[in-house]
Amino acid sequence: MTLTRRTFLGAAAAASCAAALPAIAAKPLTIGFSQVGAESEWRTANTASIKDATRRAGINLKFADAQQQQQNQVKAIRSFIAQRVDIIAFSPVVETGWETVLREAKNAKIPVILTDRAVKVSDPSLYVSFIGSDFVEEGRRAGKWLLDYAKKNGDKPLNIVELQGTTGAAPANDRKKGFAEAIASNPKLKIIRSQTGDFTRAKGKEVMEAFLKSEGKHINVLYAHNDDMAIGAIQAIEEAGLKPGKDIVIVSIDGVRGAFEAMKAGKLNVTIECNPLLGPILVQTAQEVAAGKPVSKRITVNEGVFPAEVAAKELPNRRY
Ligand code: GZL
Repeated sequence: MTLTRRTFLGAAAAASCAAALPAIAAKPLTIGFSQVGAESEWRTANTASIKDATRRAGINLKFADAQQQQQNQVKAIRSFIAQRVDIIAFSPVVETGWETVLREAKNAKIPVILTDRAVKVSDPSLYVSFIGSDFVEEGRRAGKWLLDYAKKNGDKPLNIVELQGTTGAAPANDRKKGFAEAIASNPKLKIIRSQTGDFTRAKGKEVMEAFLKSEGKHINVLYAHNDDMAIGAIQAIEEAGLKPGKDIVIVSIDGVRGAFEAMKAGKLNVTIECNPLLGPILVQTAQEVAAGKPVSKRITVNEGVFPAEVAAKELPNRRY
């Protein structure tokens, strides 16, 4: 900005009065953020983290909620390009279908940061960094917990029903892959039904009702790709006169408050943490990109595994 003043006033004049001029704060960064939607407790915490971190950093945030529709995200990204934001960030609802709009952003010289979920593109230069969890590892951790549970409980055959996340979403694809990989070592663990519950409580309940109708007493385990679907399924299991967490063991992912409360009530057996608090690392990465500094292509977050035994102790410490 000083340069602009120098240019405007002429170098000599600027030099003599520069000291008298108030320092002009650099123009605040403007980030256009396209969010998946508001489908789960996890998403609510993720949105809050991004809004809080950008506000604290004095960043001008343009926020768009896509209501879990890819075309709404494409529209939002195009609008951010037209508004000439400094940086575009988004959590892609599904993995594919982004080449065209990301190339438009690249041609407009607007850097793109992915948060939470990844994209499948032929040209990795279409985004500068992907900040998010390793969903395959989360699926493996869920599978390893169940292998351990089977071993401790007489290694009986276990029929598993699976509530998948949104069709085509990276966390759905990868959590399915990681879980199947982990349980493959024990042939007595069998997935007998698998269907999407779209990461929501309502759909999770609806699909679990269908599973119970068709498989009834054959179901020993529910593996849910997120806590919201597990919590919806818990309602269906209780309405069917069964005890969630006992008649049907429940393994879930996210680690939201609702899961800890369900574990404390004995209705959920374990939740695999998936950290939604990505706001601070997004802000730091965006500031580095804006300053022309190199950033890592892949930034992951630390996460744990929380079985029911630790739920009561952990609940007061939970930040989402
Ligand atoms: C995972 C995130 C998933 C959560 C769900 O990073 O994309 O989407 O597991 C959320 O709760 O809806």
